[in-house]
Amino acid sequence: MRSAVILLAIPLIVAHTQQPFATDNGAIPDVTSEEWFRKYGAQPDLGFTGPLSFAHLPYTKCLEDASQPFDIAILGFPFDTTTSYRPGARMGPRSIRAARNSAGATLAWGKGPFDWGARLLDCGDVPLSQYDNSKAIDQMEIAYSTLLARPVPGETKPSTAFMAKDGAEHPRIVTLGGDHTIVLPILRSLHKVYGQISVIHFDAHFDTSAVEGILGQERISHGSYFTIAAEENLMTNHSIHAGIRQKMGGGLAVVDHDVAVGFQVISTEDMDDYGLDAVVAKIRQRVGMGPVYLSLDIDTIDPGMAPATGTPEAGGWTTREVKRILRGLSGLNFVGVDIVEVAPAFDHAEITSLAAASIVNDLIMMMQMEAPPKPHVGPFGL
Ligand SMILES: [Mn+2]
Repeated sequence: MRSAVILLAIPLIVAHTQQPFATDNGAIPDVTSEEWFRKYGAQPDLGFTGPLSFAHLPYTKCLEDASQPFDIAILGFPFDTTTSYRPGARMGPRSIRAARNSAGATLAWGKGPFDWGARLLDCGDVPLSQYDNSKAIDQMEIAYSTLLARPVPGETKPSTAFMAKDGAEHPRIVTLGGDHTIVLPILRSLHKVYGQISVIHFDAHFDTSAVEGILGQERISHGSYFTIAAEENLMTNHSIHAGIRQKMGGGLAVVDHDVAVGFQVISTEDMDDYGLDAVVAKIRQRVGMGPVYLSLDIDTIDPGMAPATGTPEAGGWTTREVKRILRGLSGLNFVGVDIVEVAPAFDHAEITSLAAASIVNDLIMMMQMEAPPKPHVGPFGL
């Protein structure tokens, strides 16, 4: 009996719900877009809505479309098939873009990443082979070189032209990885423009594994790409790691090999023993004022603050410490930067992607500032 009543009521419910949408003559009422614009006007996308580009930057597939010049480009390398532990960093570029809370001035920097007059553009992701690593690495090198050869719309600040072999300004690229192997094709590409480059390498791991006895494509992994880069003489012998704390299967011989590749080591615990200012000073002194490439593995940060990564190591730096070091490196001659190894499938509440997106803001600031910002006195003084 009860079900019969419900069945009888259905046509009445349908008739009632249709009623507000129909006029007397059955036409649909004329609610046009004018009403929205009359009442609310044109509105920008919200921080968490709209097409996926970093911080709502204009988005262009730059490889195919050279019509939009840029001083600084965001570029995704969605590649993770040379990982040793957890794969998934191919989704990193997407998750870092999606984790945009608004980019803007902060008390720490005193400015925002877009307050310098540079043309910033999100150049999208490079469509890389998911199956053939040698092909993907070649694709990355060609793509990076293509963008590096584009004319810049203005004069990049600070100028990098004095370091380039052709004496011209070249755009600078913020690459979103990807596993750490993406640095090899980037260094190959940069070397053609700038010659040998010093590397500031933030990582829990050396990434200078010996490859003796390993043949073919297997030599190149996210643990060995710096060894390959040194074989090819892409780097100076005054590069530096920051944040190292890996367990060494090969014992301390690992460090000897690392030194031969060209690195000096700042360990995670050096932060406790010598302090942040000393860490900054050591990095600056080591790389000097030649061309510098900065590569930041998100696993530098403690897994409690950045769990979504390929090879997590407990006991890392805080996000705030890393951000402060980056501020302190402003004014070096950066020819490119990246952030890698964000594997969002292992994330919780976007904690890793949010840290990475925030660091990308810092990287964009760091590249443009002539010197570290002065410590900011807050609105209430100190
Ligand atoms: Mn790494």
